[in-house]
Amino acid sequence: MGERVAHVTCPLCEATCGLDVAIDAEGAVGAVRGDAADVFSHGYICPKGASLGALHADPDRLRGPLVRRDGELRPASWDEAFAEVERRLQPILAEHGRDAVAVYLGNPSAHNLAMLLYQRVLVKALGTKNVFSASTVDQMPKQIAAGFMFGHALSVPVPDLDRTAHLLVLGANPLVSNGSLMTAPDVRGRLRGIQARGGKVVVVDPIRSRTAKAADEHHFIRPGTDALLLFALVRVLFEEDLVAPGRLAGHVSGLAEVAELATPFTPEAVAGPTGIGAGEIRRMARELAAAPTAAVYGRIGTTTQEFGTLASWLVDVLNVLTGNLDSPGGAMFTLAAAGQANASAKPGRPFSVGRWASRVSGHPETLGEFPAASLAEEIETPGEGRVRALVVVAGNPAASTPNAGRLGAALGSLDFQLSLDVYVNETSRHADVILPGPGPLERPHYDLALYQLAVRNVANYTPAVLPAPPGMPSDERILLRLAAIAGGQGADADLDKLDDLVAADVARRQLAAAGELGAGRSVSDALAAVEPRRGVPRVLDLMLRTGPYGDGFGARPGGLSLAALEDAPHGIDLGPLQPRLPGVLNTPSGTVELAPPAITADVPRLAALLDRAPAGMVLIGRRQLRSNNSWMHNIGPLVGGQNRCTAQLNPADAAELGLADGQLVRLSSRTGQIEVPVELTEAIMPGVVSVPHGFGHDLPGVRMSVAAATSGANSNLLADETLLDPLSGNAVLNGIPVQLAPA
Ligand SMILES: Nc1nc2c(c(=O)[nH]1)N[C@H]1C(S)=C(S)[C@@H](COP(=O)(O)OP(=O)(O)OC[C@H]3O[C@@H](n4cnc5c(=O)[nH]c(N)nc54)[C@H](O)[C@@H]3O)O[C@H]1N2
Ligand SMILES: Nc1nc2c(c(=O)[nH]1)N[C@H]1C(S)=C(S)[C@@H](COP(=O)(O)OP(=O)(O)OC[C@H]3O[C@@H](n4cnc5c(=O)[nH]c(N)nc54)[C@H](O)[C@@H]3O)O[C@H]1N2
Ligand code: SF4
Ligand SMILES: [Mo]
Repeated sequence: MGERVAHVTCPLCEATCGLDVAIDAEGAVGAVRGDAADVFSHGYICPKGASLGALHADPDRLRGPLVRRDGELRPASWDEAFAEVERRLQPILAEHGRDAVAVYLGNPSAHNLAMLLYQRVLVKALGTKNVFSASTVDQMPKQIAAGFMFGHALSVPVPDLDRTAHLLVLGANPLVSNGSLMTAPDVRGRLRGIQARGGKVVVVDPIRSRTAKAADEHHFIRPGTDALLLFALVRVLFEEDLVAPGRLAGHVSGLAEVAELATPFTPEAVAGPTGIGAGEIRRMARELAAAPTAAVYGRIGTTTQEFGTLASWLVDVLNVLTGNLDSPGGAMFTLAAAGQANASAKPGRPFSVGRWASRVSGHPETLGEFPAASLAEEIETPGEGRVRALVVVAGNPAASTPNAGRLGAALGSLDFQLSLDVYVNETSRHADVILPGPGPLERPHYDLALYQLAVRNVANYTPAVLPAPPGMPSDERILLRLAAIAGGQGADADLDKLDDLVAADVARRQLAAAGELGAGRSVSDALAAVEPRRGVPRVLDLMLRTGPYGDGFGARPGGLSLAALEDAPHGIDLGPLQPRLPGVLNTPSGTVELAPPAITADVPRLAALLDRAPAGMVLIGRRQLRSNNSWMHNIGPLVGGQNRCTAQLNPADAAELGLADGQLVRLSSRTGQIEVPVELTEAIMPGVVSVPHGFGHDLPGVRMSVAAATSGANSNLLADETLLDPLSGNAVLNGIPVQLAPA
């Protein structure tokens, strides 16, 4: 093969940019550029995408398994590694039962097609209630709010960025994060579009972030008080007769309850706790109501905090009250080409939580998971059902979850840990077996999860660009083999047969969900139609062809199939978002439930915040452009420069604390302490200190030479694992009380 340029969808964040990757005759990766012909990203690229080649070439990235022998992680063959998993896992399952093995699913597993499609096979085979994931340090509150309001935890409305006239952003910095629960390459360009159309962007954030600077208006807010602000906006709408659900009126219930609940939250009452003046709040509400179209959007700052579910709920209450839910230019429901969980013709039972509870603290299950913040106690606390083994799938909980110090120690006490990971890092250094997988350029990709939250309906498939290292199985074969071990069939089970079962299961579910399109077609018809595909491409083809735009195996000529996507390397645009009410709803009442009892029961806790004495200094996080949670600090071109682990502090606070720019400050909380340099900036509100998460790689046993040499500390040593949003079990990672002193 000579030199070539491959078109790939970047899997590193939620924006799904199309990239042009130059590959030379030897298979070395050259320049990576934005693909100008990509139907969604139109050439946009960020520094992380541009470093895909450096990630591919990183000598510290694992290309083969490691197995612990005589206390040390040593290279092993794939067969040896799987045999070791079987040897260690089976006795634990046999002696202590299914719940003795916990699983933690990390963020990159949502960016990996094989994991999205096959990881549930492993989780099912493990049969454990002890399922944890990065969702409970992230977006779980939004999913719980969506579940109760709309009937499905994946019915998360996304702002219709390209048509809206007014965008109110709370706790998100998409110019740096590139967007979340809002798949949208080039957010900056799309925000400029709003402004060019004469619209307005308003940002609410304790930091004047990059997004805030690009916006028309910015308000500082005290961390953790967004629900108060949102309730006050709701109250003003009722008080001033601005509630206008429009065509939604017939599809909404609970309006009167919301009006009643909002009563105590006057702009005057919330002004003190939020730090936003009553007059400003009234103006914000009026402008939101007056805008021809508007969308309210909240992200990490509104979910990883004390009132995460209430804030997430109120965001969409506002979208309904202003008539902007499900309306062009408002907050809309995407309809993706494959896997759209809320598009089934046969909706399941209405949403619920708490079907079972965690062993130690009795945390209610949410989406079949327990809070990641409670993993340590499940490992530490003796008794029947104690977690003795852990399977980590593309996650780094020892870095990413609260009280990381406690969890790190707990991991060290496990009888067995298996990490599916591409680095030896804070978490996998504790593993007994590490199984890496193909890198982003070595596996096929289709953004099954994130296209369900896109601001346009799009589909784009990327075949593997380069071969995986010799002997390395695909991620789906790794997961199937582990499922076979967990299920008792053994490491030598016939994986082809297992894969056939997975495909048949998908075909059955897809046909049932497809309604008319699936009618009269049998599972074997469907499987025959996708011959000779196997593994990930087979499952994806089944999903696409029975999906909302699918060809129905010929029933709808011209419809989507994997072959159609293979013929369109720059993607297929399926058009702007379309209204989906009432079809998308799956609530008991069949309406948008504005006042679900499970959520409104938490309002008194919020009301108590009105009278709470202000905390001293509180800690929040921040993201940096050339960073990706805890795992890309080993990529030379991404570290250093502005990507520094500093404590951003307002000069007024610094003066009071006797701290100068660049000086080391010791931050301490109930759970731990860290020392990082101070960075003085007027862009952060007084009383708040910001430290980015994902640093602190210089721990014994970590094998990331670049990352280990970068300075920085893990901010999650300070995050308190006992502080949770009770409805969702989500960790509080913003608004943590901390003390500051010169180090
Ligand atoms: N204080 C604070 N903490 C936070 C946050 C915050 O804002 N503040 N944010 C939270 C959020 S939103 C999230 S999503 C979580 C993330 O939490 P996690 O998902 O636990 O952590 P990541 O840092 O994403 O680590 C991902 C792991 O996957 C591995 N990996 C990457 N690619 C692959 C792959 O292709 N295959 C395999 N097998 N492994 C791979 C990496 O080496 C790394 O070990 O962190 C949370 N933690
Ligand atoms: N470059 C880069 N991009 C990323 C990631 C990364 O690590 N680096 N991580 C990815 C992941 S996993 C996710 S989930 C997304 C997250 O995407 P975003 O939600 O956009 O994440 P952040 O950039 O952390 O923005 C959160 C903002 O909330 C503010 N904030 C903190 N506390 C509060 C509060 O109480 N109220 C309000 N109103 N604001 C508050 C912070 O100051 C910050 O500006 O980003 C993704 N993209
Ligand atoms: S914005 Fe996200 S998807 Fe786009 S190039 Fe950067 S990391 Fe990749
Ligand atoms: Mo995340």
